[in-house]
Amino acid sequence: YGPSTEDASAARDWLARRGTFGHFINGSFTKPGETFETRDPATGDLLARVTQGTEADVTAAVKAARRAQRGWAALTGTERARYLYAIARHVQKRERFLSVLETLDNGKPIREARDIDVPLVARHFYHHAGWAELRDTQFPGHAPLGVCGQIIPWNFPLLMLAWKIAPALAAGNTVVLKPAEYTPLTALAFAEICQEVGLPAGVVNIVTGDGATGAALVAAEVDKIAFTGSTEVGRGIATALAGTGRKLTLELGGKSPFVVMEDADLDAAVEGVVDSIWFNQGQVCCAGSRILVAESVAERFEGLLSARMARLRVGAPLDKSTDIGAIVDPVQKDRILSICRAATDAGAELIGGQAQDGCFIAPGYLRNIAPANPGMEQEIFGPIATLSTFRTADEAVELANNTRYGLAGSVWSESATVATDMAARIKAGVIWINGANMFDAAAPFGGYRESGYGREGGAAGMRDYLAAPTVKPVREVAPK
Ligand code: TXE
Repeated sequence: YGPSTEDASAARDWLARRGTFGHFINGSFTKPGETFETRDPATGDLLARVTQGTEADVTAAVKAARRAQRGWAALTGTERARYLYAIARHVQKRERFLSVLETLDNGKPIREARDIDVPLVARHFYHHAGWAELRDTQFPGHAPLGVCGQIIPWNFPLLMLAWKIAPALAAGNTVVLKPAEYTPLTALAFAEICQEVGLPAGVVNIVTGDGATGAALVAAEVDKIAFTGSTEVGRGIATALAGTGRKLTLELGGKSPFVVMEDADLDAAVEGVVDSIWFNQGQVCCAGSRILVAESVAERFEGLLSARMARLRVGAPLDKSTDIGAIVDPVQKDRILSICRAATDAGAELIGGQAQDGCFIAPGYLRNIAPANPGMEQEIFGPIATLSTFRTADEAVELANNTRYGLAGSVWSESATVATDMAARIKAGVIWINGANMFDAAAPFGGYRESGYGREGGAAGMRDYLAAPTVKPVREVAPK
């Protein structure tokens, strides 16, 4: 891949130039309406003003998507693939700009935005360019659903956009996407990329706004809603769509187990924790937030863990040596702290995890924590794990599955048999062995139970953007 053609100041220049944003509808930016602010959580600085989407805005976007859909679906797979390849390539060319913009808006360490988020975005579009070409051979007789409404969260703004838009377009759908109100900026930059590659007008529409805009999209004339966010909002969307016949996929919260077996490589497992709950400030739906460790090695493991935790650097997200950046917003910071308080009030001991000025929280973990403690049950969505022990594999399985969620899990063992046996007994959509938070566009991602349903990535993800009509001639028709 060629290098990025922009330097790090491009994001600030772009913000200074643009200032206030309208929506992206039918291939161009609308005039800004009533706006809200988006701020850098690390400094509190105003980054831009963004339009609060109204019902009329959503309707206009859905109409544009509807008008564009027939033409988009009529293209050959190869033609659609060309657009997806071009998008992937443009994301790579603008990788510095996009990583800095993501870090400014979200607070995540620049190292993560640059090395994980943005490369995965490009990978996702390349992968789905392949699916655009393969659709008809792999899913014969399948048709696109039509117009897809997509609502995404703020923890991986551009990556969640890619997870939603790439398969939808590959399948022949058009989309109206609503980014989260905390982090709308990379979606708007993505809209410019759509213009740069000459994507037909109306194929991708971006409407910014808060939950009310999201609710308007759920109520609009779309054929599918794809939602990633909180279990509570997901439940409301499922209720709103019940009986409408519209397709729905939900990717919701998690409280994923991170199981360290007696024979695990403990140093590797500690690095796994860093990549798991201390990645993206713990604002990761599939974070290994419940560490379960075999009692016989627990003391040694905890010693290594606390020493490693002490070396993590909390600080300015744009600094390349930062490990833990800013929490996305003061509201989320308060939410994390209040769950930690409830956990300690109920008897758990918090190691580290101090609140710092601004949107910063040091990494930490809760120990001596009972299974019914709120810190054990609720998704903290911050850099705070729980640490408990088990004696037998059966007990580990029981603890691992003692949750209303079922998104992910991680198992650490030097024995393939021990690891795969344990993995098979954990009820979760994705299980990593001797690893954590490894994502790939080809691997389906999604949950069980209150973590939602539907899959994103690979063939399973494509299937969720297609309909399988049965067409059977009443009598045989002779070929001409
Ligand atoms: O989520 P919301 P919030 C979890 C995590 C976090 C908690 C609250 O535990 O602390 O949720 O975060 C849009 N109809 N996750 O309040 O509200 C909203 O505008 C339609 C886990 O930010 O679910 C945004 O675009 N849409 C998660 C998106 O939903 C609505 C990631 C997510 O926001 C809406 C985020 C409505 N009624 C939070 N109300 C994950 N699975 O990764 C809000 N929205």
